[in-house]
Amino acid sequence: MATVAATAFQDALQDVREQTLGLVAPFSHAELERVQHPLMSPLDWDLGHIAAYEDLWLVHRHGGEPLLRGDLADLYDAFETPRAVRGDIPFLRGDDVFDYLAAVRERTLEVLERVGADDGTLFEMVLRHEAQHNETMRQTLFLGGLCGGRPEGSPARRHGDAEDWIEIPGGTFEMGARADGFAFDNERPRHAVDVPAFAIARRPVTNGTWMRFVEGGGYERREWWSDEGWAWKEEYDITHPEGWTADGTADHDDLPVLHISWFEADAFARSREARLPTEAQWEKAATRSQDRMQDVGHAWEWTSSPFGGYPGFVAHPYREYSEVFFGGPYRVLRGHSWATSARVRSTTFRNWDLPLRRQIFAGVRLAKDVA
Ligand code: AVJ
Ligand code: FE
Repeated sequence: MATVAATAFQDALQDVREQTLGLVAPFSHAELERVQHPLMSPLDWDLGHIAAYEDLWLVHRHGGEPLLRGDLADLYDAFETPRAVRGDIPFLRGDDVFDYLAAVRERTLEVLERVGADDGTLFEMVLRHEAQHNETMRQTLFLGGLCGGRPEGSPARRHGDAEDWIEIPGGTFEMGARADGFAFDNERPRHAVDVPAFAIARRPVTNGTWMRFVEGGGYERREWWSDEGWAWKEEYDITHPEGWTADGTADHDDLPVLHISWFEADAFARSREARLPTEAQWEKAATRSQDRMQDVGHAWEWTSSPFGGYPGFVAHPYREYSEVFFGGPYRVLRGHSWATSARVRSTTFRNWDLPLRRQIFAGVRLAKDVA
């Protein structure tokens, strides 16, 4: 691949850092240090992890220099130190974590000047890593009830989601990212997939429609739920999406519903005698040129597909990004949310999480078979 000019990355690195710092600017050291929610890392951990990741990949691996803080490597490694224990460890706090971010960035810019960016893969990966953590941090803000965890401003008027289907004719399409340019390993190799004719909803399900599902016994009708979904709902006494008020109401009827689990999405689809799209169906619909899906980009969209590798998958550049999650209970989400950085958005991007998770900015778009 061609060499990418170093200057192309200076601005981009600066940009994503401004996003990161802007996100945490409203909060005190104490708020950043605290566990906001048992599912999530303290925000200070995310900040230190962003710096450690950049130091590892750009300064150490790419630039050949020793780590700035090798003593912190395990503590900021997502696998060595899982989220559940991150509240109790000596991650950098207060000014120290901001100093660490700045010190690593200085080293990165020196490396960029000294050895360049090669084909840009590692720089792009590190940029997108920070951008992805910005969305994770917004999930933490959402669960902690802090500003930055919800879309801001008054939403544009939407059309609602009166069932309006797009019929997609059967036939093969090329699924996955092209061989050139940056993509995550799980988006490759691009390969032909035969997708029989199906229909997909023009718009995602809205809060207003979800409200009618709730009122129509959506969380009480056993026949709409999978065994696992029902057990989860009963155990946690789930009666509406995460973040609705205690009496179970949502703002913004016309906006796509957010913070539902895969189990809820699946139950809703059954209540409509529909189902979730497979990720191949979603991507085929998203990449065609006519009769496009609408309102992609407010909520991630759950698909029925388990997370796995495409035929011929090769882990690159690090196994822990995707491969370690293949074949597990994870389900794929497609599209992007209001909180996703433009740099990360694409029609081939694959997100994933456990079917019970609701911290993601996730909703649902229905699909069904056509006769
Ligand atoms: C692609 C969002 C599932 O948060 O686990 C961040 C992104 N990987 N640091 C995650 C990621 C390593 C990843 N997701
Ligand atoms: Fe990470």
